[in-house]
Amino acid sequence: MLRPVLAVAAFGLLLAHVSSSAHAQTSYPMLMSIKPVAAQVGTASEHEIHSRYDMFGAYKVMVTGEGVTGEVTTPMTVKPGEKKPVLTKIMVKFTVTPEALPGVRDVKIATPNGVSTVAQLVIAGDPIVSEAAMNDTLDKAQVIPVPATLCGCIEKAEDVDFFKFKVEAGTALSFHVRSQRLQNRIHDLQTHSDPLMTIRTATGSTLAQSDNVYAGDPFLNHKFEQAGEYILEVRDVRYQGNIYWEYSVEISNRPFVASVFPMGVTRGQETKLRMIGYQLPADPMASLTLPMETKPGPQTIKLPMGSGTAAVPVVVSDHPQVIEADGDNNTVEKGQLVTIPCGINGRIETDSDVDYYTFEAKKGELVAVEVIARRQGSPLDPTVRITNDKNGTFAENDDGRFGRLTLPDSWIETWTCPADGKYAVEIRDLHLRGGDGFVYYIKVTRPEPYFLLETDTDKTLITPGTCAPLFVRVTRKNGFTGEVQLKVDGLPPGVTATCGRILAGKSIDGCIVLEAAPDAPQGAVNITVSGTGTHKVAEDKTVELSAVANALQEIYMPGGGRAHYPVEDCTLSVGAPGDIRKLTLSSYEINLKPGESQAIDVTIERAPEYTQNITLDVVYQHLGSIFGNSLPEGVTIDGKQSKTLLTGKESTAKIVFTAAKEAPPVEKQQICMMAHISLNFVMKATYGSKPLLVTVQKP
Ligand SMILES: [Ca+2]
Ligand SMILES: [Ca+2]
Ligand SMILES: [Ca+2]
Ligand SMILES: [Ca+2]
Repeated sequence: MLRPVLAVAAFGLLLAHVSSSAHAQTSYPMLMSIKPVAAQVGTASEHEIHSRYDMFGAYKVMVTGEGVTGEVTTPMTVKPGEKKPVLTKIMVKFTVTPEALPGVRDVKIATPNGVSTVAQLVIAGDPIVSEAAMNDTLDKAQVIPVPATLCGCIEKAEDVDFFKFKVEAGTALSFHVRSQRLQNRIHDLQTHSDPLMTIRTATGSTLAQSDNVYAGDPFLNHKFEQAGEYILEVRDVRYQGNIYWEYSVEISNRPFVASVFPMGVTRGQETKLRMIGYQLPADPMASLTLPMETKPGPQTIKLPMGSGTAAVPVVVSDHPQVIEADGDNNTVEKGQLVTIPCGINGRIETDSDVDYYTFEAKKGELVAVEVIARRQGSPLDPTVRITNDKNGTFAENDDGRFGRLTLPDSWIETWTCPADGKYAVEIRDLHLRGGDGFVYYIKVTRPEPYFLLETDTDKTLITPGTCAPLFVRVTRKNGFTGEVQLKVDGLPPGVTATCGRILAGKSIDGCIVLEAAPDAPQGAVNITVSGTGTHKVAEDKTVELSAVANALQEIYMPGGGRAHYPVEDCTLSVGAPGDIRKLTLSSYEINLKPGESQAIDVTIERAPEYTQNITLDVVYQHLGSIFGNSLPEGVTIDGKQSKTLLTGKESTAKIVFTAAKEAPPVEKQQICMMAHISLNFVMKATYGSKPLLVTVQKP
């Protein structure tokens, strides 16, 4: 009697397997975790990489920054006659040079199906110790050495991990947890850990506890007065768990530099820095001279300290540096006078401290005030205000929007002075907290026209003989309204690019079309996308502006939204032939008068046996949001007359472009016809046509 039921169940399973592997043919892997999540400076170690979708054929490990390399050690061969396995776990050997900067790196895996989404690896100073099974109760606490870099996972609901260690009397250790912060760049991890760390006596009494110091991650420094055994406990504060919630705890007696004072460092000049943190040398001063080629902005610099090195957060700047003077600057009247531009280095040294810096300004002058604090290790949650001696509020900001991220640091981007007079920048902690480590850096400048560029996405895949679009979005600032010409550097052999432009005015997206020759070799490289624009500063004077694009990775949001998170590198890969082998158009030029329409025939060559849906579009969109649209203003696809969905074995479609009656004239604006195949609810594989140029004539 059981037999028919079993047969039905088996059939159902088989169907599910077939459809998921059909998808796995085309999707790049999405990395979920690295286990252990940390590697030690100066060593080589083996790690498991876990993914959604197949990593079979993985041929390259890409790690950001200097000094860390990776190599796939799982064999990627198939015996003749055997089927290719689907690998969602592979082994990677990371090698870290002794000079590598401790901290966090982005990791991507290149496969024939494209480059993966990002996972992050911690580079730490002390030896790696991995969580063992069965450490879930106090009496089964896992014995670990200290110092160590403890790597574990909050792998299930109600998971509590116990570790036991022994110290001598008077030992001071810092315990630095990284977990939640490592999950921001995981594409498909919709809930994140919120770790809680507790240090207990051997019998379980609480000595110290930390929940959220660095975002949701705990940090503790503890001095053990008595020799003996102690317990370290790690769990999620909500008792939630997930097999991908990896964590590392850097348990260390090394110097831990949380921040420095002053934070501002001028290139090519010696700056004396006072370290702020734990286990520091008796004289916590260091001298730093950065080479002129150092990039301006917030940076982490390696400084020799004790017997090793420490990662030190600074702000590299060419502006004149101001140091908060001793004495009272707690009112506008007693404020410290500064001139613009400058970089102000100060501290909110006690609870309720409020600092004022005064400046003279004339009606119509522009001023920008940016605070760097939390971004560079300060516990300060700054809030700033432009005020005067009558306590007027002319501008204020608590948490600024920096690119795609809202951060605790404050930013008044552009303030226009309403009348000649004396004004003040006021800074304090949002909750009026303060202390020795509450350092800040205030950049007070004249805002200038500029633009920012972002690429969507960070991992373009092209298959031999096809094209792929890369969309670049501009954010224009402080009066710049112009066109931006795009450029790409660092293309691999066999790949060419036709770089479009972002039109002036309301347009915000441009399109680069990348093309792989039919014999382009498999490979993955990081490319640099940049843009230039011309800005008129006076009737007879223009300035050249330029920017390098930041790469954005797609994040799968709960509910199916497509969000973005900035990542370090923009990668281009040439993969194996995919589900679409060719996409050709009947014409690569559209020439319209306002009010006219023109049809383009699209021909798709499907891979043999590939019969899933294909959607055609020239605008990159998801759930009503537009992520890339290089169409000129007033030009659209006529949805009623166009066929955009190809089902089964269908391979041809007609797409009709229409110019509105009021469409402004434009010459040869580059767009790209795209054929999309859904991978999951958010992600799609995209194949592109050669560049399609749209002209709208004068009426
Ligand atoms: Ca665990
Ligand atoms: Ca927490
Ligand atoms: Ca102060
Ligand atoms: Ca704030």
